[in-house]
Amino acid sequence: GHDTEALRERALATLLTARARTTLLTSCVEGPELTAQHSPLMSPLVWDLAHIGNQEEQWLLRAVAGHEAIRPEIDGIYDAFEHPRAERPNLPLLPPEEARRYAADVRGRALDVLERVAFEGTRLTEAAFAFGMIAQHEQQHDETMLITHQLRRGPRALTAPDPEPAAPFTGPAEVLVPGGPFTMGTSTEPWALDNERPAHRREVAPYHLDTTPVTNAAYQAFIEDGGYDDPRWWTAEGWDHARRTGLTAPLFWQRDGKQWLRRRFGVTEAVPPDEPVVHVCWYEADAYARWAGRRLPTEAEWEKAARHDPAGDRSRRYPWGDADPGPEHANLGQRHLRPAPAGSYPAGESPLGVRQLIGDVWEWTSSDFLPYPGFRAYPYQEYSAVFFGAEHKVLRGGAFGVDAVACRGTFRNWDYPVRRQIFAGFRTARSAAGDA
Ligand code: AVJ
Ligand code: FE
Repeated sequence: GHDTEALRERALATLLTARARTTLLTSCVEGPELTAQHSPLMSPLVWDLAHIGNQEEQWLLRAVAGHEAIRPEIDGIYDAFEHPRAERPNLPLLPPEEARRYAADVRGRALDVLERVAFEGTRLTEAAFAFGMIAQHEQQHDETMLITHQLRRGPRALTAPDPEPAAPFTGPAEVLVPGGPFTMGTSTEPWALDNERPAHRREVAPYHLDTTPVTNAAYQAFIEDGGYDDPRWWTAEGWDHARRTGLTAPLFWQRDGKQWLRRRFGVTEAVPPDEPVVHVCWYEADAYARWAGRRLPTEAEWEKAARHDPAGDRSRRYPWGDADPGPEHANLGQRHLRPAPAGSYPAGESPLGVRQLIGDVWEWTSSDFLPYPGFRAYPYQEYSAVFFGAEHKVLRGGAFGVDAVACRGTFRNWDYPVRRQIFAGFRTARSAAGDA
């Protein structure tokens, strides 16, 4: 029927978009650069490439379509739990040409399955979800590979146009989000991952939230004010970490006399004052907020600002409504290789006037990564469940390097509070007057 064809087309389109991006990220550098480890924090690019194919083989071909394993002997090599990133260059990885052929072989079979699968009844949800999950997984590794490209030394390999210049933002610095319950998470978004489910009511006290992400200029004021040398702004753990690792500025920044330069995808440039700050860890974001007399928003506060429609007491898919993200709404999908200036994307603002909640930079929240009430691991414990706990902080909203298929008002990312290579920035909040 009509639904089946629409699902098939959407799955096909998202798989093709993901593979085009994977191909770009793994063909813009020479072979030796694919097998090299550019940072102990990351895998060689050729590991990500074959891992994408291997997960697709396991989740789609074997689990959903019941196929025999094509190359069972390589499963272990591409198991992220068996081998931490630092170890991956020493594994007997498929060489670039073989990795490409393997991923293409798997994809060919997946597209055959897609042509034949009947998206009906229970199978509709399950099979359609499997394709959505595979496309999201590939896109997440594409973002990981983009991070590897940013860490890589050497001349520029990737190019993209800058965001369109936007009218300077003249709105207020913060908005008041009234207190009261809202619906957090989702039970209906077809491609939402297990950790975004189920929808549930959350009570949120009134708070003020920054209308835009914190800019480089604002962050520089924290630096110039001695923020990195003042333990008052840091948690004990953050202070200890900053001392031990010698933090003085965001990753990729270097001082040049009075000004700051940064390295971005192989090019050194002046730090643009009006762009959201990026490549700061949770401890830095948290310290900045305290210095500014504010705090990081909780995850629930972030989601209420992004989804709650005060007019209808309904949670929407995105700040602008229920429509899928377009280029007018948000800076997503590696269309640009940088965030857009703070205050860009008026068409993407929330009903209360909050901008850039989706796209540009991931936003650190104060919250630990925990399951929602009623959480059920699906399809694997290893997707989210094994990461729940206080050692991971939640990030929201996606970044310029995130594809729309892996970005929603409900989407939850998580990482260690020390991580700086990810495309993460933040915005700040404060509790409304009279509220503890
Ligand atoms: C959700 C980004 C934390 O990269 O570790 C990729 C996504 N899971 N393969 C990660 C993921 C399995 C995950 N993050
Ligand atoms: Fe993975």
